[in-house]
Amino acid sequence: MRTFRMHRNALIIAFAAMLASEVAAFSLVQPCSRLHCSRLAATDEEIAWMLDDSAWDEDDDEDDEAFDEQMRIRAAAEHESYASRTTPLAPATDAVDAVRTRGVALVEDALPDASLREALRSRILERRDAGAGLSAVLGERCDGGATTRFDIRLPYDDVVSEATTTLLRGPLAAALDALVGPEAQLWECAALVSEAGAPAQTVHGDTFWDSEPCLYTAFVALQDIDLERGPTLFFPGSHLSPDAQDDLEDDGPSVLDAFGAELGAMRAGACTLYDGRLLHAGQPNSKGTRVLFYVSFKAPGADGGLGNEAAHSIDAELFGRGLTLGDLILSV
Ligand SMILES: O=C(O)CCC(=O)C(=O)O
Repeated sequence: MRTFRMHRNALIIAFAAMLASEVAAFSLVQPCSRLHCSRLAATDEEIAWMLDDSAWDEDDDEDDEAFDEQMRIRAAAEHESYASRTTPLAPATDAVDAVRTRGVALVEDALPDASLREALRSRILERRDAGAGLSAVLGERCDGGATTRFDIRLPYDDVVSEATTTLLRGPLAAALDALVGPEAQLWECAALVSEAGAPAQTVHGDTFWDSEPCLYTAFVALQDIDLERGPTLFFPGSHLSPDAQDDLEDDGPSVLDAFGAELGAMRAGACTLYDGRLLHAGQPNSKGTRVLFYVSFKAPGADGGLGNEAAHSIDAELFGRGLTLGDLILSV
């Protein structure tokens, strides 16, 4: 999901294809950016440039740098607009209702086994350190060029499979089953790591907006995630707005004022379960390594054909198995 680099013309083509489709269109839509960490405020001129489509030459690959710069400015302007009004995301009493109505639920004790969490966290960091399984990630670098965000595809080994099946025998299983049903395909199985120095990401949804949900994702905390470790920020209710994603791109961060801005700080073992249409963004990490394990499930009617391979975070062998939520729940 998580990151991707999609040229704006590719986005338009994908969007046209989506409109032509009768099914709920599904795609990973956010442009990747190399966000800088040193300067959070954007000037008025920069924001005007960011919003000016004529600053683009759709056919010129060399515009990638300009695209990155636009995204960097956009993330900084967004962060400036919401940073002073964020509130904590409270644990949900009814996760299904929370995801339906607000787009996100904080579910505690989704992965309660501390030694399993620690084994998985170590496995993820080993893989990251070996440079294996890396997907494109939104806002990976900070000013000094250091990579501060990683999205890591995970082979379905003993530890990953145990963590996945354990997750799907806890409170998450019932919520996902009610939201998306047993036929939902395991779409992603991966990890997100941010390091100290990671800036805020550009606010994004993981799928194009559609009237039906396309994708549900659970971000599972493999350690306590406090505010300094840059939890995910969610804009509750934005998943129900047909226009929020486009308006954010066209009109800038004031569009976010219509929604709350809730930070998914959580204890180790908790997770945030969200609808892929919901606007969200990883926040600046000023403290140190933050590791999230995540799985996502695609709704049976959603069209997965428009996804960006560079950002589709699942090991190829695992994806090839075509596992469904039902398969995973039954395997427990
Ligand atoms: O890092 C986070 O908390 C969110 C990551 C995310 O949404 C992404 O990479 O697409």
